[in-house]
Amino acid sequence: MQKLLSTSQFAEAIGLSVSTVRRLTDGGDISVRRTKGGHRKIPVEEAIRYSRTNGIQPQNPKLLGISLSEDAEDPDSFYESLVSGDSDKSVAILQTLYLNGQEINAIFDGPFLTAFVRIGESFPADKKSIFVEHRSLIIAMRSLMQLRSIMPPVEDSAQKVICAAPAGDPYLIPCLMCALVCHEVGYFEINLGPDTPLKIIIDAVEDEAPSLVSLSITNAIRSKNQIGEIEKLHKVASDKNCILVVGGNNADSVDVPGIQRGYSMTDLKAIAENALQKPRHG
Ligand code: B12
Repeated sequence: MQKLLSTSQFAEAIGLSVSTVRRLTDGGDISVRRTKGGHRKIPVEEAIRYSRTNGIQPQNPKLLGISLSEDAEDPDSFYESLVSGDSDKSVAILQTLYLNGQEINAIFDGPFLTAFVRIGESFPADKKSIFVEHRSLIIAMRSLMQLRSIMPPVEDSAQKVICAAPAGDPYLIPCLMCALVCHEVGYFEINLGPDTPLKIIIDAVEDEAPSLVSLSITNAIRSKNQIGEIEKLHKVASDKNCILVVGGNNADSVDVPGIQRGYSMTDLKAIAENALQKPRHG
């Protein structure tokens, strides 16, 4: 259930006077729900959207269910929170960067990617590095899910995106990042996650009629059979006026003529925005 704030709770959370909040809601700067008795209620995501777009650091973030970190902008802080197992800090860093107005594609291509490249480089230095890698992955997943929970909802009429990684590719983070970036662009995201048989993705394109399919490729595609399946997915998607984009560490291993490729979340954002602008037929 969506958490709603009263006018005074919102004022206390953000650090504004109640009369200012009333003026902002009357002027349409903050969207509100009305109770049966006519009282204004503000969804938490709307409060977060308002502070993010206006560059206001909430005075009392706990009221919004978020936590902030003072050294979030330090480029090493996310890596350090992961390797030290400080999951609350990892959550707080992502939420702070988001509230500071950073685009989530830039957060993912920046401190997030850097942290995992560093974690990957230390493998397999010693037994502890595998422990740290596994623990960091779970902390990162929690941080991403909590970031997702404070993002504003998309419109009911939103176009769909399907995000996945193919069978044999176990990597969880890339698909979830793609889902969040597309959500930010305005898509209703369907994340099928890693290790998804391509046949399932083809069926999903037929049943769900998405505008975009984002396929993350971390493990190189070596089987001719899998290339054939991606070719089929590409054809089914094109016939349905849906864009297929492959991306990730080993996107170049997908040798399919005419396929769209990207190498970063910033690339994905641009492709997703383009696919949204396309008029839909059929
Ligand atoms: C976490 C991790 C694991 C975890 C995965 C857990 C899980 N279920 O997710 C575990 C421990 C299981 C694992 C296992 C292995 N791993 Co590993 N792993 C990693 C690590 C540290 C992070 C991967 C990750 O999640 N990255 C997070 C995101 C932020 O990065 P990203 O995926 O690159 O995504 C960015 C871009 O590629 C792009 N992008 C991603 N998807 C998409 C999609 C689209 C459409 C677009 C446009 C862009 C895009 O945007 C993102 C942000 O910039 C990487 C290190 C690294 N450099 O990535 C090694 C790494 C991928 N692993 C590696 C290896 C060798 C292995 C093992 C073989 C180790 C072993 N000997 O057992 C096994 C193989 C597992 C298997 N079954 O295939 C190598 C791969 C080398 C290669 N060239 O193929 C890496 C690169 C480490 C290294 N430096 O050697 N691993």
